Amino acid sequence: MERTLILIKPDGVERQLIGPIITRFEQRGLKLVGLKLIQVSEELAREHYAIHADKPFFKPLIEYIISSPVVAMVWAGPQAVQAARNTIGSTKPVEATAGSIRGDFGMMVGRNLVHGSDSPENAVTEIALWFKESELVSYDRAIDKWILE
Ligand code: ABT
Ligand code: MG
Repeated sequence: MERTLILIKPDGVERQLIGPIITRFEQRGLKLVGLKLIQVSEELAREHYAIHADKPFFKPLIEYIISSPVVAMVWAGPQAVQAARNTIGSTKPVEATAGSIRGDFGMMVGRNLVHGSDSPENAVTEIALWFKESELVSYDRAIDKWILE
C-alpha cells in the first residue's frame, strides 16, 4: 500500500469545500489514514515548498499557504500518489480536466485548492514533515473487497 500527503489549501477551507474535496478521495476508493486541521507556520510552509525557494512565485506561495487553516491528510491505496494526482488535476486549474478537483472548482494556479505529493519518494518525505507516525492509523475496511481485487 502506498501513502500520499494531501493538503486542502486555505482557499479550499475558506470556500467551504472541505467536504466535497474529501468526498472525491473517498469515492475514488483511497483510504483515509491521517487527518488534521492546522494553521501552518511559515517555517513548515518554507520547508514544504523548499524546492521552489528560488522561483519568483515562492513568496506569494508561502503567503497563500499560511493565510488560513489547511486540512492535512494522508490517503493510502495501490499507487495512491498517481491516483490522487489524477483526482486533483493539473497544476493550472484552467488546464485541469473537468471532473478533477481543480478542473471543477478552480481558476488560478495560485488558488489551486489542493496539494498532492508528486512521487512515492516525495510522499514519504512530506508525510514525515506533516505527521508524526503516531498520528497515522492502520485499519481494515470491510468495503475494500469491493474496491481492491
Ligand atoms: P502542489 O500540489 O501545490 O505542489 O501543486 P503541483 O504539484 O500541481 O504544482 P507544482 B509545480 O509543484 O507547484 C507548486 C505550487 O507552486 C505554485 N506555482 C507553480 C505558481 O504559483 N506558479 C507557477 O508557475 C508554478 C509552476 C502553484 C503550486 N501550488 N500551489 N499552491
Ligand atoms: Mg507539487
